Amino acid sequence: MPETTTVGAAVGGAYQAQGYLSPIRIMPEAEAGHLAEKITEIYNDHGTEAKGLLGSNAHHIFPDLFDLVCNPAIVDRVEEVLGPDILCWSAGFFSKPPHDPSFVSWHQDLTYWGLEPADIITAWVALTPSTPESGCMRVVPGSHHQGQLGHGDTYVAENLLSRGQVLDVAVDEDEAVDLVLQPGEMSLHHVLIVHGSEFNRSDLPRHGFVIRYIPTYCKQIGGRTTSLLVRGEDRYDHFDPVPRPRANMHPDAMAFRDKANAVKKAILMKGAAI
Ligand SMILES: O=C(O)CCC(=O)C(=O)O
Repeated sequence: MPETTTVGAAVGGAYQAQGYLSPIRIMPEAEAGHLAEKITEIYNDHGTEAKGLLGSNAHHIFPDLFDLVCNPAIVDRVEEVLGPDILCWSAGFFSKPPHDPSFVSWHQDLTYWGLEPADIITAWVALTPSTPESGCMRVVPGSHHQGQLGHGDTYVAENLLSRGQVLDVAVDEDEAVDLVLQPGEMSLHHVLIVHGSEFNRSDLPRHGFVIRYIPTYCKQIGGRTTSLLVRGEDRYDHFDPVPRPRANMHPDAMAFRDKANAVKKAILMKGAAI
């Protein structure tokens, strides 16, 4: 790891102080709409399996999503925070169908990830409108400065988090801000910012594609997982590389992802009750 981390250097003030940046346009609204239609089609075609397909490491099996995590409009902004050598550690959808009771409890991302150091940034890309009505993400500005806080696991079915994990301490919701995004916009958030989201009360699906970026010097504690080099050079070799899928759900890509997800699950779910 470099002696002086570049985190927050260029975007400076805003990201360092608040722990997030939003909104940032990364593609025209029509392009996002086109992608959203494809995603809705996958949900419709694959029924109960769709959530798994579009969840952890969806970019391993869908070429459009592989290309999206490499999109220079996203990576340029991430580079301002992480520096020139960047990996995508994971990517997947947090989708909420219209009038759906699913939600995300108040939490910090780093809690079970086993990544060190905590120089990790999430790009949350909206393919459909993400508003208070559709259950947009809410963050508590500046909360990342508190460091890692305690969490408890609830395993509530409607909670989109793997363990239904929730912060032990109460969150003053008056302090939270809504990250309102139009299709084709993204927000960036720090791995320790306190955030969550409520139900989708709108008539449209809320599709958020969530991409986790790390600098190449980051390490996975507890095992060796996969990561895709999206910019620069990897001089550390802490992760196994990810090939671009040849077609949607190509058998080679499916096998690669199944293995990658099994290894990651064993690390991230260690000690979980289910
Ligand atoms: O999409 C959401 O509502 C929450 C996403 C989230 O928790 C995350 O990106 O870490």
